[in-house]
Amino acid sequence: MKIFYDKTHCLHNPAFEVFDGGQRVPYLESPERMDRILKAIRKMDDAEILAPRDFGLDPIRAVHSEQYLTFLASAWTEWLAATPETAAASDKTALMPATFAAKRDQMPETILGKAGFFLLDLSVPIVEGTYSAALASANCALSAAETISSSIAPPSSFALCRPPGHHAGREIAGGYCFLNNAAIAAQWLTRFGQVTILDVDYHAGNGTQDIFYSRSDVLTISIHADPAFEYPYYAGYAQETGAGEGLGFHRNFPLPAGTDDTAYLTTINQAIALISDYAPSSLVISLGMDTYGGDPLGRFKLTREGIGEIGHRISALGLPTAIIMEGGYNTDELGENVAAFLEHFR
Ligand code: SP5
Ligand code: ZN
Repeated sequence: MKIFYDKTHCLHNPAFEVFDGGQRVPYLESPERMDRILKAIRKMDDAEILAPRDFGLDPIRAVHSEQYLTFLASAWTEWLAATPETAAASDKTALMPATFAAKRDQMPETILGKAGFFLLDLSVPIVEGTYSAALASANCALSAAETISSSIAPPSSFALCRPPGHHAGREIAGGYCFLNNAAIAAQWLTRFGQVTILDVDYHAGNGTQDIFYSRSDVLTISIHADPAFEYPYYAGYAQETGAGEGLGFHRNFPLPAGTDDTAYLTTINQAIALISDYAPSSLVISLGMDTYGGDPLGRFKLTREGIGEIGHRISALGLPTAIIMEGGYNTDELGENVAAFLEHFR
């Protein structure tokens, strides 16, 4: 299997995020996550680790707005110019606003105003290397998409994306995500026909939902913790099934805290039936490992065997599949969990 990885992700290494209750904690979405996954993957006999190709900005512009990309590109420089003391302490600080836009009609002028306009929460601190890392991550996803699209294509590929992407909407960052890697890959793949994105991260794929909500050429399905009690709270409900042309082409499967292998696998079967009916030309998987029982952010109880079985059932669809890395924060178990999922794909 071809695996796309770019060490540029290390440049996105904020010192902190802010948890509920105002707790400033070490950034959970750490560069070490990639080291652990690489280590486990290198043990797989068919792993071929490659650098991504640079696709330029056009495939990213097809998903994100111009004003949002301009913000991401210049945010750090503008923050430095506005707060010269930041430069001296740049390893300890980040651009993180304390005000957020409940209504998004007018983009403010100042960098803090813009940050509150384009950032959803306190888990997307912007540092000097954030934009470079996000671009490299998107290029990994695009390279994985390109790999499965040629006529002599191998059936599947894996993008070791960091930062992750599925919480990033058309013009908003949130939940550790800046560019929606899976959406960018899926959008690129629509040139060959209909695409499905299946999101098995623990958290609802609210950004992906946002991006394709009114479209019928990309079926989006997300299985996740019920947003009634879990982040991202404001999307991911069962009654949200798309709008306009896209009505019926988005599906959410919210599940309760404590969900185990058996309950999850019943839901996976429902998702697989929807994908079979839609008959897409390719599949993009948003792969999160925060469904695992020992995850510090998750409240599901999946085992490594359960994660392997999910991979097995999805692979049995026999579709060209680009697997895009999203969340998963039990760093010690992360690599082996990813390997358990991937070993069913060829
Ligand atoms: C890609 C991805 O998995 N993003 C998840 C972002 C979740 N951020 C939520 C932060 C809420 C912190 N609550 C901490 C509870 C620890 N027990
Ligand atoms: Zn997650």
